[in-house]
Order: sequence, then structure tokens, then C-alpha cells
Amino acid sequence: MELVTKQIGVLVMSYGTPESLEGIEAYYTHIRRGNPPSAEQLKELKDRYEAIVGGVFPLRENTDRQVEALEAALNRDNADPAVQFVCYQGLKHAHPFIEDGVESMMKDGIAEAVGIVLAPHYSSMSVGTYIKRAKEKAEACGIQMSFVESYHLHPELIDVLSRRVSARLDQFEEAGAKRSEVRVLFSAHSLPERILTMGDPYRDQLLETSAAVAKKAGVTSWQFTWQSAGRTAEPWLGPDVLDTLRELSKEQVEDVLVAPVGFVSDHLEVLYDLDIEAQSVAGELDMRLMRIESLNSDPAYMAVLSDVVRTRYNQMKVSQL
Ligand code: FEC
Repeated sequence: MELVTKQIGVLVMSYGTPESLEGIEAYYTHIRRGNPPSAEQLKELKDRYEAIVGGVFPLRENTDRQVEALEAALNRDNADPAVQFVCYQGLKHAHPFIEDGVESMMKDGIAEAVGIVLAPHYSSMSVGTYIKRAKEKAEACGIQMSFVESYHLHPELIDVLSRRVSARLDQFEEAGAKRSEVRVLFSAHSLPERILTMGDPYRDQLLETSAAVAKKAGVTSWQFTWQSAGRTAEPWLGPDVLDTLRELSKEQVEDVLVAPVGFVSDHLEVLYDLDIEAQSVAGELDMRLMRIESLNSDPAYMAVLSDVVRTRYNQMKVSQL
């Protein structure tokens, strides 16, 4: 058997979450670009974390599992026995930071790498900022790194999301609802409205994913809505999911399925903003609300990531010829 002659680094980037309740202040300060939150803001965020799972931070474990599963998938799918993929974690707002992941690569002697974010849609305010930081650090470390910018229409992503939607629609049917009368709400993290004047592809990519999933799952009654808008003075993209629920109630819609296609893990924005906050508004409106299961480390999602990383690596090799 041929020996591995080259290790390719894969920087797997994710949002990051605190390690404990005590770590929330530093985390929140980092999100706010070094400005500490007020006591009131801090308490409000702590309360949300405590509400989801008694102070446990599921995003950390989910990201750990995703990184491990991606490395296994990459090396299983890889046809070149001389190449081995090694994954490094790089978080946006927590340890190990993006820069730490790149530095670990350098210490391990990695010369070539691919970077990918655990978020399928590109915005200069989301994925773009991860890439900028990784690129700067990779240049300083002498690592040649190229990046996957988005994978929002990957056929296997559309496939696995549409299966998730269909599975929940089956449950609505079992509970006595008419499949065609369930309103499917595709959702994603809101961003400041100014991205629209910047020619940012974020909204269009999200609409494309939603339309493709709806088509594949045979859903005709759907719409897109935003969620989890930041608490800042400037306007954020809307309508927000809570307002959308109130509007749907006026239209006499009784059954709603939320598909947060902008997220790939169970974390605060799903487990609190949808499962607690939106669920409570739905309860007040006498609506039945369900959510599709998150992808987490589903092998189908790992296959999507493995495919786009290997494709990017092959393109990088070709450009070197
Ligand atoms: O479970 C967890 O611990 C972390 C959940 C979490 C995810 C997440 C994903 C995204 N965010 C995006 C943009 C922004 C912008 C601001 C902002 C603020 C917060 C705050 C918390 C938070 N985000 Fe987040 N985000 C998560 C958590 N996010 C907590 C601070 C309190 C609050 O506003 O709720 C505003 C920053 C500012 O103040 O200027 C902008 C985007 C995503 C999805 C893409 C990605 O994963 O990177 C975009 C998960």
C-alpha cells in the first residue's frame, strides 16, 4: 500500500459558543467587536442559554462531531492514497479561534489547505468575515489556502433538507392535518438591511435553497422569513418569524412547519428562537408549529461538505499546474 505523502489541512469554521455560563460575557463582548454588553443585555442572553438546556452549550459538541465526521468522510471518499485530509476547527467567536486553527496547521507542517464554513449561504457579513480572517492568518503562516464560499444548491443538501421537510409533513398528516394546508416557512438568520444595497448574494441564495427544497418535497404553500435579528439600532431584514406567525394567524393558517435552512446545527438560534420563542407565540395564536430536524452530523450533510472540499482542493491543484 502506498504511503501518505501529503497532508492537506481543512479549516472547518463555525460560529462558536461559550464553554460555560461564566464565559458568556467574554463571548458576547467578542460578538460585539470588543464592546462589553450592558448588565441587562448580559442577563437576557444568560437567561436564553439557561432556558435551552440548563446551561449546556450544544453547538460546541455538535461542531466537534461535525469536524470529526467530516475528516472521516473526506478520507473515506478520497481516491488518492497519497493524500490525507486533516481537519482543524476554527471558531468565529470562541476558542479555538479561526486564527488558532490556522496556527495549529502551521505547527503541524501543513502547506496546503481548504477552508469551509458550517453555513451554506454566503454573505460578506457572515461567511465573508470568516474567510477574511482565515486568509490573513494563512498568508502570515505561509499556508496556501483556498475556500468554499457557498454550497446552498448542492443536490445532496437539497435532497436531505427535502427529506426532513417531508418527514415532518408526514407527522402533520398523521396528526390529522391536510398536507397541502401546512404552511412551510423557510428561515435564516437576519442581517442588517444594508446588505441589499451591497449586492450581497445572501438573500437570493436563501431563496434559491428554499425554492429547490420546496420543489423537491412537493411543497406549494411556502414562504421565506427571517429570524434572530441582532439587537442593534439599524434596520434588519424582515419579516421576522414571530411577525410572520401573527400574519399567518390572520390568514387562518393553523399548521406551520419551520425549516431553518440557514442553520446546520442545534444551537441557541434554533433551540431558543424557534423551539421556545416561536413555539410560545404559536401557542398564543392556537397554531400547531413544528420544526425540521437540524442536520448536525447527518452522513448526508457530511457527504456534501466532503464533496465541496475535495472539489475545491482539486481546483487548487489544477490552478498550480
Ligand atoms: O448556540 C450558540 O451559542 C451560538 C448561536 C448563534 C449562531 C449564530 C449565527 C449567526 N449569527 C449571525 C450574525 C449575527 C450578527 C449579530 C449577531 C449576534 C449574535 C448574538 C448571539 C448570537 N449571535 Fe449570531 N449567532 C448565534 C448567537 N449574530 C448570542 C448576540 C446577542 C444577540 O443579538 O442575540 C450582531 C452583532 C452585533 O452586535 O453587531 C450580525 C449570522 C449567523 C449565521 C451564519 C453563521 O453561522 O455564521 C449571519 C449559530
